[in-house]
Parts: sequence; structure tokens; C-alpha cells
Amino acid sequence: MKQLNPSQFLSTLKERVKDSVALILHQSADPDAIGSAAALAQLLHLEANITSQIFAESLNRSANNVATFFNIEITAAEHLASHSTLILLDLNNMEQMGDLVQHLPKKDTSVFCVDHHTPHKDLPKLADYTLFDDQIRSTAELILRLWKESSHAMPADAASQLACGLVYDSRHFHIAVQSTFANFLTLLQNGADYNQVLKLLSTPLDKSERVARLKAAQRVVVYDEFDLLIAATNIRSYEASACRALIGLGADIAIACAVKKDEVRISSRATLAVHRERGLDLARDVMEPLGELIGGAGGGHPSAAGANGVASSDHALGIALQLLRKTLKAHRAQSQLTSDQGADG
Ligand SMILES: [Mn+2]
Repeated sequence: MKQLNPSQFLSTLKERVKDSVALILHQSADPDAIGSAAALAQLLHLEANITSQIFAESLNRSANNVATFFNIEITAAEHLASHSTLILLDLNNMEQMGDLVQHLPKKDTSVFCVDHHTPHKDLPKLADYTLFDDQIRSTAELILRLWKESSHAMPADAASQLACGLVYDSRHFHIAVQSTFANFLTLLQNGADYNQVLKLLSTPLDKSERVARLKAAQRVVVYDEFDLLIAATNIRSYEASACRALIGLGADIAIACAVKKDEVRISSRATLAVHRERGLDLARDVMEPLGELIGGAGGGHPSAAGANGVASSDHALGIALQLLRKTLKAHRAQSQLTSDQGADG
């Protein structure tokens, strides 16, 4: 596997590709994947008269908006096998391709990879050439580097497509770094339409999800303990969305429980402040043990976690609250001990 700079990447592509190339995206492709693919396809056409076909098992809702607006065509999977050059975009392992894997060409291919994720351990076996940077927030910014390297000015639609990727993957600049802003400015200067980008990326909730959120709020029980507002509720579905809604309403910690036939699913969210200041890890402290206790499994992240198993929703919620209280109590005791020791010293 050879790591290339943008200029080497373009020249190697021109050398290797006869007439067409397959751009492969991850499953449930997002605006970064689809926007990068469309802007790269346009560049390859202008720069070297290369035709691109874009492959993705599925698109998420905002990627679907982007594809519809810009008329970006997704090619049927069975055409993948006829390509001898592949470019993996915004992904770096086989698993993320989903069903496309079974359509990959069997004989010798050149595989390029353009990506910004932490490199997968299998990538060296998979790719011959990479254009890679995990310090940037989007694959779109790598495609921008290729455009800068080329002899062509970037058209406004390509700038907007890349802006969709950059804005989406930086979570609307929430996790932006300095280069994110600089690159975004370049896209604006090339004609990217920010209002259009925002419109394409906004995906209003379905009516059923909004009803579920409102019912979750209607049925909520709020506990004011440990200087925290803990909101617990019962719902039939959309338990994760209900938790996000309750956090939005002002809860520090939200737990929502959904019973479906024999299965109970519990979702939970906490604000980042609770995780940082109270040492609470919802996955480790609450959902993993809860999953075991109800004969299922649990896990997730420190501030977003879930579990499923077999129990009534009251029983599951009861255990979740118990585990939560145990953790918060232990943390309080620990910090009192530390501050007492501080006072003694
Ligand atoms: Mn991405």
C-alpha cells in the first residue's frame, strides 16, 4: 500500500485507469460520501476524460436529498464486477460496503482509497494506493485537495457537493478544527451555496417519531436527585429519539423504555457535562449490567447507551435507576473523600 499526495494520486489514477472507474461508498452512505463521489467524478471527467460509476448499498436520508438535488446516479451493484479500478471513498474496510462485497471484481484490480477515518488494520491488504488524512473532518476536504492540484477551476455545484460533506461530517462545525473553516471558506469562494446545503442536510422527523417524542414527554417521571434532573419514560418505539428529546427539554439524564412483544429495549442519554463531571459512563455503569440482569445485552458510549432483554418496562426502568443511583452515589462519596483530604492537607 502506498500513501500518495494529491498530485501523485491524480497522476497515478491517470496512468492506471483506462476509461472508467468505480467509486465505492459505505452502506447507508452519508452526504460526505455521496458529495465526495459526485465532485470526484466531475474532476476525473474534466481532468482525464474518465467516466465514474458510483456504487452504494444504501443512502441515508440526507444523502438521498443530496443525490436527488444534484441528480447523482447510483449504479446497480451487478455492474461493479466489470471494473478494474476501484476507489473506496469515505470507507476503509470491506465490512462497511455491505452487500456490495459480493459484487466486487474477482480478477486483478487497482484499488485506491480516499478516507479520513482511523485506518482499519486490513486496509494495507485491501488498497494499493491511499490519499489519507485522519486529522481532517471530512473526505470532502481530500477531494478539495485534488481539485486544487488539478488544472481546472472548481464549478459551483461541485463546491456545494463538497460543502454538504464538510458541514455534515463536522456536525455543522460542532467538531470543526481550524482547517475545517479554511476549507469551507475555499468552497464558498468557489460558489458553494450554504443555504442550499443546510436545506439538503435537514431531515425533519416523521410524524410518528414526533408523536412518540411528545408521548414520551407526557408520560415522563422526573427525579430531582444528586443535583441532577433524571427523566424516565415509557414508550412503544423511538426510545433513543425520546431520550434525545428529553435531554433537549432540560433533563441531565434520560432513560426511555420500549416493550415490544417479549422484548424490552432501554435507551439512555446523558449530557456531556454529566459524563465529565460525575464520572458516569452509561454503557459501563448502567446498560451493560442491566442487559445481563434482564437476560440480554447492553452497551454503547459513555453518554449514549442502550440495552435489551426480557422484563416488564417497570422492572427494567427500576433496575436502570438503581444502577444509576449506585454510580452517582459512589462518585459523590469519592469526591467528598477527596475534598476532605484536600481540607486536611
Ligand atoms: Mn466522512
